Amino acid sequence: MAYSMASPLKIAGLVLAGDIRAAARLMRNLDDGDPAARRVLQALYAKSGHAHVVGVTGPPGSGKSTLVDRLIAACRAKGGSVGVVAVDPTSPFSGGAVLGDRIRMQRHAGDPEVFIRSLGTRGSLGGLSRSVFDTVTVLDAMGKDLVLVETAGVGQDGVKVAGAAHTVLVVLSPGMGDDIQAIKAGVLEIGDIYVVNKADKDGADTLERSLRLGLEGAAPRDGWERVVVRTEARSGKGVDELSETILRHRRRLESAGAWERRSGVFPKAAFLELVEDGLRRRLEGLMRRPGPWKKRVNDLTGRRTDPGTAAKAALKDLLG
Ligand SMILES: Nc1nc2c(ncn2[C@@H]2O[C@H](COP(=O)(O)OP(=O)(O)OP(=O)(O)O)[C@@H](O)[C@H]2O)c(=O)[nH]1
Ligand SMILES: [Mg+2]
Repeated sequence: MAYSMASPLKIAGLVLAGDIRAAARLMRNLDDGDPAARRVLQALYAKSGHAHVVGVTGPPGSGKSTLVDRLIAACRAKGGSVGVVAVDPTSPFSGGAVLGDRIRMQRHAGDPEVFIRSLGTRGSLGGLSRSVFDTVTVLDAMGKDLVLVETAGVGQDGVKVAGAAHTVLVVLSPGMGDDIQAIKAGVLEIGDIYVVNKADKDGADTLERSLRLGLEGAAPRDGWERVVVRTEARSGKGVDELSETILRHRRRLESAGAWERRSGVFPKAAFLELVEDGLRRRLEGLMRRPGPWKKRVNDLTGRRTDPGTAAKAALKDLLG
Protein backbone atom coordinates (compact mmCIF):
# COMPACT_ATOMS: atom_id res chain seq x y z
CA MET A 1 0.00 0.00 0.00
CA ALA A 2 1.36 3.44 -0.91
CA TYR A 3 2.15 5.85 1.88
CA SER A 4 -0.47 8.38 2.85
CA MET A 5 0.27 11.25 5.19
CA ALA A 6 2.99 9.81 7.40
CA SER A 7 6.09 11.93 7.10
CA PRO A 8 9.15 10.45 5.36
CA LEU A 9 11.24 11.23 8.43
CA LYS A 10 8.90 9.30 10.68
CA ILE A 11 8.97 6.24 8.43
CA ALA A 12 12.74 6.52 8.09
CA GLY A 13 12.93 6.59 11.89
CA LEU A 14 10.93 3.38 12.15
CA VAL A 15 13.15 1.62 9.62
CA LEU A 16 16.31 2.80 11.37
CA ALA A 17 14.94 1.61 14.69
CA GLY A 18 14.79 -1.88 13.17
CA ASP A 19 11.06 -2.08 12.46
CA ILE A 20 10.97 -5.06 10.08
CA ARG A 21 7.46 -4.41 8.81
CA ALA A 22 8.24 -0.77 8.06
CA ALA A 23 11.35 -1.86 6.18
CA ALA A 24 9.49 -4.49 4.15
CA ARG A 25 6.79 -1.99 3.30
CA LEU A 26 9.34 0.62 2.26
CA MET A 27 11.02 -1.88 -0.08
CA ARG A 28 7.67 -2.78 -1.66
CA ASN A 29 6.73 0.86 -2.12
CA LEU A 30 10.11 1.62 -3.67
CA ASP A 31 9.51 -1.19 -6.15
CA ASP A 32 6.11 0.28 -6.96
CA GLY A 33 7.72 3.62 -7.73
CA ASP A 34 5.95 5.46 -4.88
CA PRO A 35 7.44 9.00 -4.76
CA ALA A 36 6.93 9.15 -0.97
CA ALA A 37 9.03 6.00 -0.61
CA ARG A 38 11.80 7.70 -2.56
CA ARG A 39 11.75 10.56 -0.05
CA VAL A 40 12.09 8.04 2.77
CA LEU A 41 15.10 6.55 1.00
CA GLN A 42 16.63 10.00 0.72
CA ALA A 43 16.12 10.50 4.44
CA LEU A 44 17.76 7.13 5.15
CA TYR A 45 20.69 7.61 2.88
CA ALA A 46 22.98 9.37 5.32
CA LYS A 47 22.86 6.28 7.55
CA SER A 48 24.02 3.96 4.78
CA GLY A 49 27.57 3.37 3.60
CA HIS A 50 28.77 1.09 6.39
CA ALA A 51 27.82 -2.41 5.26
CA HIS A 52 30.20 -4.75 3.51
CA VAL A 53 28.33 -5.41 0.27
CA VAL A 54 29.13 -8.76 -1.31
CA GLY A 55 27.86 -9.65 -4.77
CA VAL A 56 27.19 -13.33 -5.43
CA THR A 57 26.81 -14.06 -9.10
CA GLY A 58 27.23 -16.95 -11.51
CA PRO A 59 25.26 -19.18 -13.85
CA PRO A 60 21.80 -20.44 -12.89
CA GLY A 61 21.83 -23.42 -10.58
CA SER A 62 25.49 -23.18 -9.55
CA GLY A 63 24.48 -23.13 -5.89
CA LYS A 64 24.46 -19.41 -5.10
CA SER A 65 21.42 -19.48 -2.81
CA THR A 66 22.64 -22.55 -0.94
CA LEU A 67 25.96 -20.80 -0.47
CA VAL A 68 24.29 -17.55 0.63
CA ASP A 69 22.38 -19.52 3.23
CA ARG A 70 25.70 -20.89 4.53
CA LEU A 71 27.34 -17.47 4.50
CA ILE A 72 24.46 -16.05 6.53
CA ALA A 73 25.08 -18.74 9.15
CA ALA A 74 28.84 -18.09 9.15
CA CYS A 75 28.30 -14.37 9.69
CA ARG A 76 25.69 -14.93 12.40
CA ALA A 77 28.04 -17.31 14.20
CA LYS A 78 30.41 -14.37 14.60
CA GLY A 79 27.62 -12.10 15.80
CA GLY A 80 27.20 -10.08 12.61
CA SER A 81 23.86 -9.04 11.15
CA VAL A 82 23.00 -9.87 7.55
CA GLY A 83 20.84 -8.53 4.77
CA VAL A 84 20.18 -10.48 1.59
CA VAL A 85 18.80 -9.39 -1.75
CA ALA A 86 18.15 -12.40 -3.95
CA VAL A 87 17.02 -11.99 -7.50
CA ASP A 88 14.90 -15.04 -8.21
CA PRO A 89 15.18 -16.19 -11.76
CA THR A 90 11.83 -16.69 -13.43
CA SER A 91 13.39 -18.92 -16.05
CA PRO A 92 12.10 -22.50 -15.90
CA PHE A 93 15.58 -23.73 -16.89
CA SER A 94 17.40 -22.42 -13.87
CA GLY A 95 16.44 -25.02 -11.32
CA GLY A 96 15.52 -22.32 -8.86
CA ALA A 97 11.78 -21.90 -8.55
CA VAL A 98 10.38 -18.45 -7.82
CA LEU A 99 10.19 -19.19 -4.13
CA GLY A 100 13.37 -21.25 -4.15
CA ASP A 101 15.63 -18.72 -2.52
CA ARG A 102 13.27 -17.97 0.28
CA ILE A 103 12.86 -21.66 0.97
CA ARG A 104 16.59 -22.34 0.86
CA MET A 105 17.21 -19.60 3.39
CA GLN A 106 14.09 -20.36 5.40
CA ARG A 107 15.93 -21.44 8.54
CA HIS A 108 16.99 -17.81 9.08
CA ALA A 109 13.45 -16.47 8.75
CA GLY A 110 12.87 -16.11 12.48
CA ASP A 111 16.20 -14.41 13.15
CA PRO A 112 15.70 -10.66 13.68
CA GLU A 113 19.31 -10.02 12.67
CA VAL A 114 18.69 -11.47 9.20
CA PHE A 115 16.57 -9.75 6.57
CA ILE A 116 16.00 -11.52 3.26
CA ARG A 117 14.34 -9.85 0.32
CA SER A 118 13.57 -11.75 -2.87
CA LEU A 119 12.98 -9.84 -6.07
CA GLY A 120 11.52 -11.29 -9.23
CA THR A 121 13.37 -10.68 -12.45
CA ARG A 122 10.27 -8.99 -13.76
CA GLY A 123 7.60 -6.79 -12.37
CA SER A 124 9.32 -3.95 -10.60
CA LEU A 125 8.75 -0.50 -11.99
CA GLY A 126 11.88 1.18 -13.24
CA GLY A 127 13.88 -1.96 -13.69
CA LEU A 128 15.42 -4.66 -11.63
CA SER A 129 18.80 -3.03 -11.10
CA ARG A 130 17.20 0.01 -9.54
CA SER A 131 15.18 -2.19 -7.19
CA VAL A 132 18.29 -4.03 -6.09
CA PHE A 133 20.20 -0.79 -5.50
CA ASP A 134 17.33 0.59 -3.43
CA THR A 135 17.00 -2.56 -1.35
CA VAL A 136 20.73 -2.72 -0.62
CA THR A 137 20.63 0.91 0.52
CA VAL A 138 17.77 0.21 2.93
CA LEU A 139 19.53 -2.87 4.37
CA ASP A 140 22.76 -0.91 4.71
CA ALA A 141 21.00 1.96 6.49
CA MET A 142 19.32 -0.56 8.80
CA GLY A 143 22.82 -1.32 10.04
CA LYS A 144 23.39 -4.75 8.51
CA ASP A 145 27.09 -5.61 8.76
CA LEU A 146 27.00 -7.79 5.67
CA VAL A 147 24.72 -7.41 2.65
CA LEU A 148 24.72 -10.30 0.19
CA VAL A 149 23.38 -9.64 -3.29
CA GLU A 150 22.56 -12.77 -5.29
CA THR A 151 22.00 -12.36 -9.00
CA ALA A 152 21.74 -15.16 -11.52
CA GLY A 153 23.44 -15.27 -14.84
CA VAL A 154 26.50 -13.54 -16.13
CA GLY A 155 26.11 -10.51 -18.34
CA GLN A 156 22.51 -9.94 -17.33
CA ASP A 157 20.74 -7.06 -15.70
CA GLY A 158 21.40 -7.88 -12.08
CA VAL A 159 25.09 -8.48 -12.62
CA LYS A 160 25.49 -4.74 -12.88
CA VAL A 161 24.61 -4.55 -9.21
CA ALA A 162 26.61 -7.56 -8.05
CA GLY A 163 29.59 -6.09 -9.90
CA ALA A 164 29.24 -2.82 -7.99
CA ALA A 165 29.73 -4.57 -4.63
CA HIS A 166 32.85 -4.26 -2.49
CA THR A 167 33.57 -7.94 -2.98
CA VAL A 168 32.39 -9.94 -5.98
CA LEU A 169 31.96 -13.71 -5.70
CA VAL A 170 31.58 -15.68 -8.91
CA VAL A 171 30.05 -19.07 -8.16
CA LEU A 172 30.61 -21.80 -10.71
CA SER A 173 29.98 -25.52 -10.57
CA PRO A 174 31.13 -28.53 -12.57
CA GLY A 175 29.14 -29.86 -15.44
CA MET A 176 28.22 -26.59 -17.11
CA GLY A 177 30.98 -26.65 -19.70
CA ASP A 178 34.02 -26.96 -17.53
CA ASP A 179 36.74 -25.79 -19.81
CA ILE A 180 38.03 -22.31 -20.04
CA GLN A 181 36.40 -21.64 -23.40
CA ALA A 182 33.09 -21.84 -21.60
CA ILE A 183 34.22 -19.37 -18.97
CA LYS A 184 33.74 -16.15 -20.81
CA ALA A 185 36.35 -13.42 -20.59
CA GLY A 186 33.98 -11.09 -18.76
CA VAL A 187 33.60 -13.63 -15.99
CA LEU A 188 37.32 -13.64 -15.37
CA GLU A 189 37.29 -9.89 -14.93
CA ILE A 190 34.29 -9.34 -12.71
CA GLY A 191 35.23 -11.51 -9.72
CA ASP A 192 37.45 -11.08 -6.69
CA ILE A 193 36.77 -14.57 -5.39
CA TYR A 194 35.98 -17.55 -7.62
CA VAL A 195 34.03 -20.32 -5.98
CA VAL A 196 34.14 -23.83 -7.38
CA ASN A 197 30.96 -25.04 -5.73
CA LYS A 198 29.64 -28.63 -5.84
CA ALA A 199 33.24 -29.70 -5.31
CA ASP A 200 31.79 -33.11 -4.42
CA LYS A 201 30.91 -33.64 -8.06
CA ASP A 202 32.99 -34.99 -10.92
CA GLY A 203 34.62 -32.28 -12.93
CA ALA A 204 35.44 -29.99 -10.00
CA ASP A 205 39.18 -30.51 -10.52
CA THR A 206 38.92 -29.70 -14.22
CA LEU A 207 36.89 -26.59 -13.51
CA GLU A 208 39.34 -25.44 -10.87
CA ARG A 209 42.31 -25.99 -13.19
CA SER A 210 40.62 -24.09 -16.00
CA LEU A 211 39.82 -21.23 -13.70
CA ARG A 212 43.34 -21.01 -12.36
CA LEU A 213 44.67 -21.09 -15.89
CA GLY A 214 42.27 -18.37 -16.97
CA LEU A 215 43.20 -16.18 -14.04
CA GLU A 216 46.93 -16.60 -14.60
CA GLY A 217 48.55 -13.29 -15.33
CA ALA A 218 45.38 -11.36 -14.48
CA ALA A 219 46.37 -8.02 -13.01
CA PRO A 220 45.58 -7.67 -9.30
CA ARG A 221 42.64 -5.41 -8.56
CA ASP A 222 42.98 -3.00 -5.64
CA GLY A 223 46.05 -4.92 -4.52
CA TRP A 224 44.16 -8.23 -4.48
CA GLU A 225 45.13 -11.33 -6.45
CA ARG A 226 41.98 -13.15 -7.51
CA VAL A 227 41.58 -16.44 -5.68
CA VAL A 228 39.78 -19.74 -6.23
CA VAL A 229 37.99 -21.42 -3.31
CA ARG A 230 36.32 -24.84 -3.37
CA THR A 231 33.05 -25.34 -1.54
CA GLU A 232 30.29 -27.86 -1.05
CA ALA A 233 27.47 -25.54 -0.16
CA ARG A 234 25.05 -28.41 0.42
CA SER A 235 27.17 -29.91 3.22
CA GLY A 236 28.84 -26.66 4.24
CA LYS A 237 32.35 -27.88 3.49
CA GLY A 238 34.73 -25.06 2.61
CA VAL A 239 32.31 -22.33 3.66
CA ASP A 240 34.39 -21.21 6.64
CA GLU A 241 37.37 -20.76 4.38
CA LEU A 242 35.23 -18.82 1.92
CA SER A 243 33.89 -16.64 4.71
CA GLU A 244 37.47 -15.97 5.87
CA THR A 245 38.52 -15.14 2.31
CA ILE A 246 35.72 -12.58 2.06
CA LEU A 247 36.97 -10.92 5.25
CA ARG A 248 40.53 -11.07 4.00
CA HIS A 249 39.43 -9.27 0.83
CA ARG A 250 37.85 -6.56 2.91
CA ARG A 251 41.01 -6.11 4.98
CA ARG A 252 43.08 -6.02 1.79
CA LEU A 253 40.89 -3.27 0.34
CA GLU A 254 41.25 -1.33 3.56
CA SER A 255 45.01 -1.71 3.81
CA ALA A 256 45.48 -0.90 0.11
CA GLY A 257 43.44 2.28 0.60
CA ALA A 258 40.88 0.96 -1.87
CA TRP A 259 37.86 0.61 0.41
CA GLU A 260 36.67 4.15 -0.33
CA ARG A 261 37.08 3.68 -4.07
CA ARG A 262 35.12 0.43 -4.01
CA SER A 263 32.47 2.04 -1.80
CA GLY A 264 32.06 4.71 -4.44
CA VAL A 265 31.33 2.27 -7.27
CA PHE A 266 27.92 1.44 -5.86
CA PRO A 267 26.41 4.95 -5.57
CA LYS A 268 27.88 5.84 -8.96
CA ALA A 269 26.22 2.82 -10.56
CA ALA A 270 22.94 3.55 -8.74
CA PHE A 271 23.06 7.13 -9.98
CA LEU A 272 23.63 6.02 -13.57
CA GLU A 273 20.73 3.62 -13.29
CA LEU A 274 18.38 6.34 -12.03
CA VAL A 275 19.49 8.82 -14.67
CA GLU A 276 19.06 6.24 -17.44
CA ASP A 277 15.69 5.30 -16.10
CA GLY A 278 14.58 8.92 -15.75
CA LEU A 279 15.81 9.91 -19.19
CA ARG A 280 14.11 6.97 -20.83
CA ARG A 281 10.80 7.80 -19.19
CA ARG A 282 11.09 11.48 -19.98
CA LEU A 283 11.89 10.63 -23.56
CA GLU A 284 9.04 8.16 -23.95
CA GLY A 285 6.69 10.88 -22.74
CA LEU A 286 8.08 13.45 -25.15
CA MET A 287 7.89 11.06 -28.09
CA ARG A 288 4.18 10.57 -27.54
CA ARG A 289 3.31 14.26 -27.43
CA PRO A 290 2.70 16.37 -30.55
CA GLY A 291 5.63 18.64 -31.37
CA PRO A 292 9.22 18.38 -32.57
CA TRP A 293 9.81 15.04 -30.84
CA LYS A 294 6.78 13.47 -32.44
CA LYS A 295 8.06 14.72 -35.78
CA ARG A 296 11.40 13.10 -35.08
CA VAL A 297 9.60 9.83 -34.40
CA ASN A 298 7.61 10.14 -37.62
CA ASP A 299 10.80 10.76 -39.59
CA LEU A 300 12.21 7.60 -38.04
CA THR A 301 9.22 5.40 -38.66
CA GLY A 302 8.93 6.79 -42.20
CA ARG A 303 12.65 5.98 -42.65
CA ARG A 304 13.39 9.56 -43.66
CA THR A 305 16.16 9.67 -41.07
CA ASP A 306 18.34 6.96 -39.56
CA PRO A 307 18.35 6.10 -35.83
CA GLY A 308 21.99 7.16 -35.40
CA THR A 309 21.49 10.65 -36.79
CA ALA A 310 18.22 11.10 -34.87
CA ALA A 311 19.83 9.92 -31.64
CA LYS A 312 22.75 12.29 -32.00
CA ALA A 313 20.41 15.26 -32.53
CA ALA A 314 18.18 14.13 -29.67
CA LEU A 315 21.08 13.85 -27.24
CA LYS A 316 22.22 17.31 -28.23
CA ASP A 317 18.72 18.69 -27.56
CA LEU A 318 18.53 16.96 -24.19
CA LEU A 319 22.01 17.43 -22.82
CA GLY A 320 23.45 20.26 -24.86
N1 LIG B 1 25.98 -31.85 -5.21
C1 LIG B 1 25.85 -30.60 -4.79
N2 LIG B 1 24.73 -29.95 -5.02
C2 LIG B 1 24.62 -28.66 -4.59
C3 LIG B 1 25.67 -28.04 -3.90
N3 LIG B 1 25.30 -26.77 -3.60
C4 LIG B 1 24.06 -26.63 -4.11
N4 LIG B 1 23.63 -27.77 -4.69
C5 LIG B 1 22.33 -28.02 -5.34
O1 LIG B 1 22.23 -27.32 -6.56
C6 LIG B 1 20.88 -26.95 -6.81
C7 LIG B 1 20.81 -25.47 -7.11
O2 LIG B 1 21.16 -24.75 -5.95
P1 LIG B 1 20.78 -23.23 -5.72
O3 LIG B 1 21.45 -22.82 -4.45
O4 LIG B 1 19.34 -23.01 -5.85
O5 LIG B 1 21.51 -22.59 -6.96
P2 LIG B 1 21.41 -21.06 -7.47
O6 LIG B 1 22.72 -20.78 -8.09
O7 LIG B 1 20.94 -20.20 -6.37
O8 LIG B 1 20.28 -21.21 -8.57
P3 LIG B 1 19.50 -20.00 -9.28
O9 LIG B 1 19.17 -18.99 -8.23
O10 LIG B 1 18.32 -20.68 -9.85
O11 LIG B 1 20.44 -19.48 -10.32
C8 LIG B 1 20.10 -27.34 -5.58
O12 LIG B 1 19.46 -28.56 -5.82
C9 LIG B 1 21.18 -27.49 -4.52
O13 LIG B 1 20.82 -28.39 -3.51
C10 LIG B 1 26.86 -28.77 -3.63
O14 LIG B 1 27.83 -28.32 -3.04
N5 LIG B 1 26.89 -30.05 -4.11
MG1 LIG C 1 19.34 -18.79 -6.33
